[in-house]
Amino acid sequence: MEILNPATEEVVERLEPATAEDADAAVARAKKAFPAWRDVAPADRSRLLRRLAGALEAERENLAQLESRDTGKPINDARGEMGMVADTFHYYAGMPERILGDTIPVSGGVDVTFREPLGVVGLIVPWNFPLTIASWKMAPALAAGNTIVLKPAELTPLTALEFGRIAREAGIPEGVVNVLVGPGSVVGQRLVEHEDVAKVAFTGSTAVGRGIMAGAAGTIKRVTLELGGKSANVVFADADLEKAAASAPMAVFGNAGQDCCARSRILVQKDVFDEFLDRMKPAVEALRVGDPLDEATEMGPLISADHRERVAAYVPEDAPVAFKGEAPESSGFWFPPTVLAPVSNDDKAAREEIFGPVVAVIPFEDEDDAVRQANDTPYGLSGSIWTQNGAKALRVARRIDTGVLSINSNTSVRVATPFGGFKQSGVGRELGPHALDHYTELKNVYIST
Ligand code: TAP
Repeated sequence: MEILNPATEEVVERLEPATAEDADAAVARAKKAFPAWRDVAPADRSRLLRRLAGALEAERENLAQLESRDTGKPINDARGEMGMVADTFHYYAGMPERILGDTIPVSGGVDVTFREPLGVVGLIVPWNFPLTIASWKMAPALAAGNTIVLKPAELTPLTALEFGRIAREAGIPEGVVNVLVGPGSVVGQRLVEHEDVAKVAFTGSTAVGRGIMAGAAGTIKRVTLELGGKSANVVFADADLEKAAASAPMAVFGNAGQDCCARSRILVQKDVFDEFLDRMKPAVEALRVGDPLDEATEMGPLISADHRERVAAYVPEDAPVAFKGEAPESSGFWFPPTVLAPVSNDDKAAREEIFGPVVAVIPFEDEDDAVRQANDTPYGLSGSIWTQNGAKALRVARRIDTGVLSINSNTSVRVATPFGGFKQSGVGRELGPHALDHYTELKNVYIST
């Protein structure tokens, strides 16, 4: 396997891909390590995870440089992400002593519940936020007492391999953390089918997620899925238009649009449609697209040549391009930030997840029309509402079928709050205390008195 730098097309690393037999061996190691890891005293498991969080913090710059070279993401974004990786481990390091049960009043005795770890958990992650998304799965899984087999995307395995080393050096016992680099159709598939894997946590495309859900049925495996999105950024006429228009570009062009939370549909109330576009234009044209290792860069290249071709298909000759930004012409998988307007919510560019720097700007009439169009998609991951009317913001937020929303902001993800999708955007929640529910099994014990 050749690992390329998407900004230069140079080979960064060559690796030998794992096989199905390697997956079996990793699962066997994780299975063997499970009883001892489950039985580590909660305070000690906390201490080990805290030490790992500290080691990740210490290696933040190295990891950020590696992630930037492997994915093409701007170095400052990579630094932010590696900060979140450490924060995620810090947060869940506090959890082993806080995984609480209930006592339930019953007749004739006492009833208590426990949250038990599942066993071996398979973690399958994509290439857009490689170590960050892995950390959202690894930290709660380990805090709850599970052992893990992590399969990063073939395109971006380097920080996952580094993570394996850092975990070992931080004292995480042998066999608790296993990293497997190999094709999803071989190694990922094996994890999904393996009868000793109790659960698969997956982030990636809805198409592969569908196959994973079907494959997991063979062993009644627990599954959590974080899939695609086509999130709406809803801008009402009474919004702070300057702020909404200035922040709209990075809400979709961040990570070159390769973000499941990208606000790739901007719904703008008709009365201010033209004004909004006029205000957004200079922000798009000023975006700094280029060398990811340059501190000033805001947008890097796409992940691969194949992906660029896929994205380009959404901008044919006759596409309604309102304006676009710059992109280098040198080697690298570059694509300019592109604004399509006006677009109908029925158009292909508004219906399908493009996963690139292309945004559809769609007009709406009133509150009901905004809600109807925002919900008119098979997805339901993220979104934003811009208005200065607080009651309207909450009313609309309750009516939009999506797992994560922000009001007068375009953020989606925080370590301490739940993240995940409605509809075909997924099953289950990551981050916050809620993630632990998906890495434990509820046990009920009745004691006759
Ligand atoms: P996928 O092709 O779905 O790949 C994701 C992971 O699944 C990779 O590790 C891949 O391995 C593996 N995989 C592929 N086929 C598999 C199979 N048959 N069995 C088991 N594992 C398999 O997605 P991608 O192209 O990497 O990422 C882009 C998509 O992910 C977008 O649609 C995006 O919306 C979605 N995404 C969603 C989120 C959230 S949080 N909802 C976050 C990021 C991305 P290999 O690539 O190594 O073959």
